Amino acid sequence: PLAMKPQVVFVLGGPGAGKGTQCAKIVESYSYTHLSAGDLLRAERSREGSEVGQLIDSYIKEGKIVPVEITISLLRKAMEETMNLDKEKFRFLIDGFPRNQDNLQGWSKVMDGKADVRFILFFECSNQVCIDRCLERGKSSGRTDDNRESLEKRRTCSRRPIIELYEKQGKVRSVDASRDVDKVFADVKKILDKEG
Ligand code: UP5
Ligand code: MG
Repeated sequence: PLAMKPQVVFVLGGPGAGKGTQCAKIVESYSYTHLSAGDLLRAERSREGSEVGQLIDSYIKEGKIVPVEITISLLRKAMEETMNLDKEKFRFLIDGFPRNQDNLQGWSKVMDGKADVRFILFFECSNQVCIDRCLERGKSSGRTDDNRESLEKRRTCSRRPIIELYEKQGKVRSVDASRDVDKVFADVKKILDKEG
């Protein structure tokens, strides 16, 4: 039988909006695999022998967007590995990507025809709530970008243009992410149950 084409949901929202938290809850009850672009980049940064570790490190600290070729190759590899292990695992939550037009073009170039982007799960959250959550997390996360200086820079890389683009295609599913975790998840479930 033909292998299934990966079915992708892009999970977007500002730093600290709760993308990772909600994705972790989704995979408990739905047959999705969670791939955080940020987590994959951080893992590659610390991988011994990585040729791009240093580069990733400096981009993340500065809150800048890592060159798309690097991110895509990590995402692609992760999807392939998952599907090689279990061909039933073809549904992916891609968290924190694409962040800008360049990311999206990079994706289209490599993945058009190879994966379907089903919809965008968008966690809407005010700037202040996002910053507060990241600063709170920064007390224990060890993340080099959970500080005020990096957060200012992370914030400026707005994902708005990407959301607007997908809105035109009717693909954005928004959730008010400023509420507590369980309330947010209740809305997420409604969306996923409807999308099938
Ligand atoms: N928390 C979560 N939900 C809560 C709620 N409803 N109420 C109260 N607290 C809540 O949550 C953040 C914190 O808030 C946690 O302490 C959590 O307990 C609490 P989390 O779920 O981690 O939020 P998330 O949206 O995942 O925030 P994150 O900081 O991971 O988002 P970013 O988009 O900033 O980070 P990411 O890891 O995606 O990217 C980091 C960097 O990598 C980028 O800045 C960039 O330099 C680089 N990058 C790229 O270059 N390209 C990419 O494609 C991706 C990343
Ligand atoms: Mg995250």
